[in-house]
Amino acid sequence: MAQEQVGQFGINHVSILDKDGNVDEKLASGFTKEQISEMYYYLNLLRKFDEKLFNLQRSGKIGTYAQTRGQEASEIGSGLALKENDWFVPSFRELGIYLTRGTPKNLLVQAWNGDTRALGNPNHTHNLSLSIPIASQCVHATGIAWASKIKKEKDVTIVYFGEGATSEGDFHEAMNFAAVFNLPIVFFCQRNGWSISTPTNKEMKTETIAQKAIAYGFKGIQVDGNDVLAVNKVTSQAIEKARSGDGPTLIESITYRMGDHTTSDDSLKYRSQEEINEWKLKDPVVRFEKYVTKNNILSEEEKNNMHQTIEKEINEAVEQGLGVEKPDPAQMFEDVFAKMPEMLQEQKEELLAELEIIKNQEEEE
Ligand SMILES: Cc1ncc(C[n+]2csc(CCOP(=O)(O)OP(=O)(O)O)c2C)c(N)n1
Repeated sequence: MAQEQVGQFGINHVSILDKDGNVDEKLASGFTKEQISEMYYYLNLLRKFDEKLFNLQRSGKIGTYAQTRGQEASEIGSGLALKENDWFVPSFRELGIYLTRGTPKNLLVQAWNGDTRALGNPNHTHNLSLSIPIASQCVHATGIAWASKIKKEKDVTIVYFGEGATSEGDFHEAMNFAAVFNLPIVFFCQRNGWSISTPTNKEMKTETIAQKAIAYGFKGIQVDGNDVLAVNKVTSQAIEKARSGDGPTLIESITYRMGDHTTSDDSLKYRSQEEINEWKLKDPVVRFEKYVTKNNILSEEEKNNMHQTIEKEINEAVEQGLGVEKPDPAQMFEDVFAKMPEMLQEQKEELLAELEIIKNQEEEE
């Protein structure tokens, strides 16, 4: 029996900035002060905006909310690597990418208040709205990337998902299709430790998620997802590779969901406070603060000005976002199909009939 090795594969892990704010000088020197300043603004904006939305839910002003806390570097680092015409296909925990895409913050408040009009904004056609069915957005993203290729457009698609999505068929179908058609797409997995109450080691047997790309014939890479510099570098390279016609990349961004799964969850029922405390030491926002302060990249005045701007912008967004007139509930049936299928039409009519009954009852009381 003859045996020869027919393939050899490996996965690289990239990091630039450690938890104490120290950097690999050679890798960090490629970032301009303007870029660092932009990262600082968005990291802090995301942290504060996320806290505000969480508090709005707690005080009964908006509905269920999925926190981003802990995943700021993963989102801001990758979001800032995109060009305006690139396609952003989110799951439901990507508040940060909407911010880097310039989505008006009042619309984000409105969206998390259950108003489907908000993210259907015609000015933001290259940003899709939230996707709740896990992994379904991966196939949509692959379709978008295929369309860009057929139309010979230079836009790249980036699709976000958690590690839980990698257990779904949609993820694998999308990966295979993207590889076979050599599509301009980046698969961005936010490996945040938990899929609701399922830990990663119960989700899969593989050591990395990045290695799943090898099975389909393209590159997978792992990055410290709490290191905004590394995430930005790795994503920029993957995006430009896709843009130049060299096909897909899978990025495994290792981070941690510091909050509960959503405001309907209590994560201390399935994970320990010690585990959360351990990850607090690797906090992406604190780490970046240490880096810019240690290296005098931003002055105290520059940082304070940014914090004041952030507070003002968030307050204005909340006031505007909560101030809009409530949408017609029938609105949620729109913009799903070009021609509404009969089944959906029936559901719409059923809902409207029920709302009418409730309204009449309220009037009688
Ligand atoms: C197809 C499908 N199955 C189950 C659910 C219920 N569900 C909502 S979020 C979630 C976990 C998702 O975990 P992951 O993909 O890792 O993303 P994360 O929440 O960690 O960001 C599940 C199972 C769903 N929304 N869609």
